[in-house]
Amino acid sequence: MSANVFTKEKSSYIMNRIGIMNTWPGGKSWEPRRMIFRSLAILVLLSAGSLSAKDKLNVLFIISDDLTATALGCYGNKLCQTPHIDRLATEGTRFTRAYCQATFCAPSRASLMFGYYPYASKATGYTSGRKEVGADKDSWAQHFKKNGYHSARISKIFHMGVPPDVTKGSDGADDPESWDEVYNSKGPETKVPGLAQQLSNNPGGLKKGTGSSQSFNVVEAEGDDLVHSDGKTAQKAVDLLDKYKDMEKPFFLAVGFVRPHVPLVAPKKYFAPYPLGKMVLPPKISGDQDDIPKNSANKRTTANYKMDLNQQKGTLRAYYASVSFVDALVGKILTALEATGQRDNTIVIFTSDHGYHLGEHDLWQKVSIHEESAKVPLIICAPGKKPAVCHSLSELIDLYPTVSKLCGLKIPGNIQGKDISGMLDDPAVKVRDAALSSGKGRLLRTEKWAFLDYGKKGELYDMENDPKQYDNLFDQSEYADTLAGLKEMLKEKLGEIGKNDLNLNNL
Ligand SMILES: [Ca+2]
Ligand SMILES: [Ca+2]
Repeated sequence: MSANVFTKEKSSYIMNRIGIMNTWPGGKSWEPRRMIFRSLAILVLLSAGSLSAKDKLNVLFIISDDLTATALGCYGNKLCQTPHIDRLATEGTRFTRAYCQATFCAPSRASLMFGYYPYASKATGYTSGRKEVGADKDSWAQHFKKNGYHSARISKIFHMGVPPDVTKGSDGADDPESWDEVYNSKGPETKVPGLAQQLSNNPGGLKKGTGSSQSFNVVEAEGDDLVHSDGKTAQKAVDLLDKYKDMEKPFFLAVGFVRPHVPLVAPKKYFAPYPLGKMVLPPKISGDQDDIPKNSANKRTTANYKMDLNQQKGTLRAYYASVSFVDALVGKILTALEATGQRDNTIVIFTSDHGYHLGEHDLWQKVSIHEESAKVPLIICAPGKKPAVCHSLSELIDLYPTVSKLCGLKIPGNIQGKDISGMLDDPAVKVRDAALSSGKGRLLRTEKWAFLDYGKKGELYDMENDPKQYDNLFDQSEYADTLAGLKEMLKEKLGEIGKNDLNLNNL
């Protein structure tokens, strides 16, 4: 048996599996003896394990931090330049109604990585979620690791404090059991040379330089991409992809970018396309905040942050620059994936841990459960699937079962997400009647309605007729039946989530 036969058989088998070729080479002229020979060759390869390992699709999971879908070109932004993410969107399935399970970092990440809703696991603090779910549960990455994959993390996948863990190059609330290989990307954050400004809590701009860590601190930095944490993250991903091209095992590579999380620090070239005068803030509707219940919504308002118009536009400009920086790095990684010949056997996922407000309702940042904060960008680009736009409801917690299914791995029985892989074959497929998110309150989002529940108070929006959520219908009597129906639906959903194997059933 020559080496050539092995190589030919192996490559044609793989091409068949990934849908490039549907027939065996020379199909019509096969002789029985040749067929037996080929079958034996395949059996030998299968028993050796090398064929099945190489045949598996790789996973490249890229997650940005605090990135709202509204900032991306492929989600309709006309100002912010994101050509690489936009291109990925045209090559894969772009989800227009994907929701995070919590509108801030740690619980969202714990939920998507361990497959439990924050209500079920109680992983709502600055935790990886491991302590809450227990040692006997497998995270998404760990599930792949246990099933023949090489799993690696670069930078922030589970919770990591930005900027403190970034400036120290420390692990944050990581889950070591999830990975074969980990890298942190230490970066200077606001300590980098450049033009530094504090745009919130700084009336009149009297304070020079940057301020406390969660404010809108901006630095138009000197130097190139590699000065920064995210630049190093992308370079490490490029290096690993080069290394993995010769590896027998398939890989699960998780790449976390920390921008556009504050501080809004990026190389100054990324600020250039965004002069202050070109920035367009969301419409300011008089009295818009009056129907948002007090003590329930985000406290990060324009008024509380004492931002004048130029500071608001400056924040938008710095956020867009940070997003364009991440976009360029996504492009760099995808180019490497292509150049190393792995694009055709790798599932690429791009998303964010939650959304963000950029001045809608004069709200800023996260924690709110309004649309801009609870919705996430989500693109899944899987080999052999046609590009599509999918409007069906989906959740970040669905990634774990979906990617397991796409890679031919068993979906663990304990996890709470749903397999939405059918949406990649037909974007009209629906798996959920509603999506659930949480932050300051909890959000039940159906195709038509957004119900923001704060206990006695709440918000109700008709998302078909009022997609920007200006007119809260919660107290209007003609919507009482609709509201009662949504309350019942939420109760049922929470009841389902309460039935889990964590024995913490007190929602
Ligand atoms: Ca975040
Ligand atoms: Ca309003």
